[in-house]
Amino acid sequence: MTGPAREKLAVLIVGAGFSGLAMAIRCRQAGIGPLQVIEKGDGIGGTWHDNTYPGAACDIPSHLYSLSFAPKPDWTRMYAPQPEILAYLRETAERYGLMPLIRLGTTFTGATWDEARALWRVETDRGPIEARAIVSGMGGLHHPAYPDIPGRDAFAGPAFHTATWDHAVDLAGKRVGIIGTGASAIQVVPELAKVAAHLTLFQRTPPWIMPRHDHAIPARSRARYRRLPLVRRLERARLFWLHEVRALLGFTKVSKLTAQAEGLARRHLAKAVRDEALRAKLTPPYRLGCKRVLISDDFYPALQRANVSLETDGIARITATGITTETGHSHALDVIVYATGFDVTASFARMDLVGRDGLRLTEAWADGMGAYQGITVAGFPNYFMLLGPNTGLGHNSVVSMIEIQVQHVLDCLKALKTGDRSIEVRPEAQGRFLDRIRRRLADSIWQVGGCRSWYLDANGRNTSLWPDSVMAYRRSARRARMADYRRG
Ligand code: N01
Repeated sequence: MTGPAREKLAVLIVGAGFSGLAMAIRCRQAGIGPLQVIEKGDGIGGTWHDNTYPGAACDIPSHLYSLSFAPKPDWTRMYAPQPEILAYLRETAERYGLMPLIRLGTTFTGATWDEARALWRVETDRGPIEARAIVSGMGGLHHPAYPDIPGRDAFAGPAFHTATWDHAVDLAGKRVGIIGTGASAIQVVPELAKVAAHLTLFQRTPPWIMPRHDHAIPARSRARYRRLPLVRRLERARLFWLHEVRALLGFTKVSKLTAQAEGLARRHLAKAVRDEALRAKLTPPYRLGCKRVLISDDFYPALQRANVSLETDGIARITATGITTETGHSHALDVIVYATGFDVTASFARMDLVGRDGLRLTEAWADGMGAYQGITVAGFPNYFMLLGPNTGLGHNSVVSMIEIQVQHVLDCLKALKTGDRSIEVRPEAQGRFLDRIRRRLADSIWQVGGCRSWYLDANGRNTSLWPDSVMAYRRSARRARMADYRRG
């Protein structure tokens, strides 16, 4: 291997999505280097590079779903569409001079801690790299999950996942089947309904859906945000607190307010869907908040188009020509779209990380994933995760979580910069943190809300979400408490 791969890096950042880019910017500003970002995709942007399905957009307002230190005053819509978010990330990477640091098409396959040299020996599909520290910006939503349905490979027509959209397939005039009713599905269904000859949506569990109220941001507001940064900052703060309040109002626990929010969502459904039988099929049989609460104004109307049908019988098998339900009904299809989400556990566990004394991350996590502040794991010095276990959010912008984590990691990297060879969380600090999280999760909406979601692992434990407000996470994680770390 030639070039930078031979160089011993101060920091290797894995992933050029929101978190990896934020980390790289902050490292550069703090004078931490040499630095490199590797990215498995052929472009930067992470989730916003991968998810290009029709209708892909953010369900958190744009002014909140962006980096506080890299503002964009001219977002065109309340909820930015995917191309605009991707363009924002590209512009940000350019503006902060990150492009020369990023190696695209390079997949991180594993790393081994070299105790004697106090560095990570990293394996990639493009050769080895050595780095004092690794920051994972991989997140948990990048391994598409396909359902284990008999005959899945038998289908003769095109079949693809929302996260790996095949734009070469023209869906106009086709009979399309789409499996899943999560955040991705409800965005893509209205778009496909406009072009498909017939669209059949296979629903296993109906989602709770709130009104979205998306709208264009008027040119005069954009001009004002550009001219008066304080006004833009106030708008961001308003949006932050509007969402933050949800954490207290029943998005984490079942409360009286859960019932009120359910009332609001039921009225949204009743207003949009007059047909009682259809409404019954679309009414969730679990508490609001147990799965991600979705927002949409066009999903229910799309389902009532003449060329769209909702199938709620379970799928028995996939055949060469379509999908057969458990009640024996066969749907003839030309194309199948899997809107079936991501394999979160695999995203974290698949990488072959070997820490101190040969400890593998998969062994450390044999009983489930867990990390101190969602960022560091005992036995894995100088290894940091952004959007690691228990730091996802259901109620507010994950970009806020990323920024808190970046600050925490920066504290640790500064310790390495000023002479420490290694920094590793103390097992007792990690244990205390995880106990605190588990206590809080025990009666959370995700555990007791009567649903099964991707938030829960194989043991039924929530290892995905932060069970409190963003402000609580900020208090907990923003500064790295050096007493909780062992420095070598
Ligand atoms: O995936 P999901 P997603 N037979 O796991 C169904 C983020 N995101 O890609 O509910 C039939 O939510 C499954 O059914 P059930 C966001 O964090 C953000 O939509 O398990 N159906 C479910 O309906 C989100 O939470 C944005 O019964 C099967 C669906 O597939 C995360 O990504 C936009 C099945 C999977 O839903 C994932 O969302 C999009 C089977 N065998 C996504 N197996 C923003 O706007 C699975 N399903 C920011």
